[in-house]
Amino acid sequence: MLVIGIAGGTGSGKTTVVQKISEKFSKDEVAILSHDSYYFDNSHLSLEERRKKNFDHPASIEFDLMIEHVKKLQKGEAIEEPVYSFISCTRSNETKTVFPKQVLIIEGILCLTNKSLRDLMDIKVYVDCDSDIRLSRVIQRDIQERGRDVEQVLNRYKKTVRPSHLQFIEPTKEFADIIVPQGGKNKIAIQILTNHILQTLSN
Ligand code: UZR
Ligand code: MG
Repeated sequence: MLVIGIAGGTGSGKTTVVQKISEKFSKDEVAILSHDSYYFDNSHLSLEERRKKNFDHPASIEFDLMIEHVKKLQKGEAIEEPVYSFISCTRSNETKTVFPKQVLIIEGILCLTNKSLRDLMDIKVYVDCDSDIRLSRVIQRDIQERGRDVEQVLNRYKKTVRPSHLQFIEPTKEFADIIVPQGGKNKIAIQILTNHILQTLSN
């Protein structure tokens, strides 16, 4: 199994890059695991307390479970991916079965911060994007999809998102084999990655 890790700041276009790559393949060939699914369950806290958490800190992700799942997939076993809600900041009782495929794409802001997870990756990608573009995307997305208003998004950005990006996420660029500027719009980078996967699949 070829394991590709795709990191980058929030709103950098990671999900779009993953979508653009995976649409070139059939569902039987590529599995996707987002580390957004592996946020710790915070249901023991009140909604107010949950919303105050720093979700841009490596400690907010259950990396041990994620690593266990990647190792299982590598052994050819199916796994039960947690289902996490960004609205309630909790995990659902349900899970999603992910079957092993020839290619596994791991996506998430912090996915290159953990050495054990990095060591399981064959290719490491960092999607790079200016912070003003990322912030404008995050404002739109968090209001439309994650139940927030402008003030909440900006407060969170100042308090946790920006400092954690600079402290934990941006420095993982140095682990990347490939840095992709302009995210989903970068047709050449997507083509290069797609060709590499095709080459691996044909071997
Ligand atoms: P992407 N995040 C939430 O907003 N709520 C949660 O319960 C868990 C995570 C956010 C997190 C991070 N912080 O910046 C973003 N904030 O999800 C990462 N604010 O997601 O890679 O899709 O942008
Ligand atoms: Mg995303």
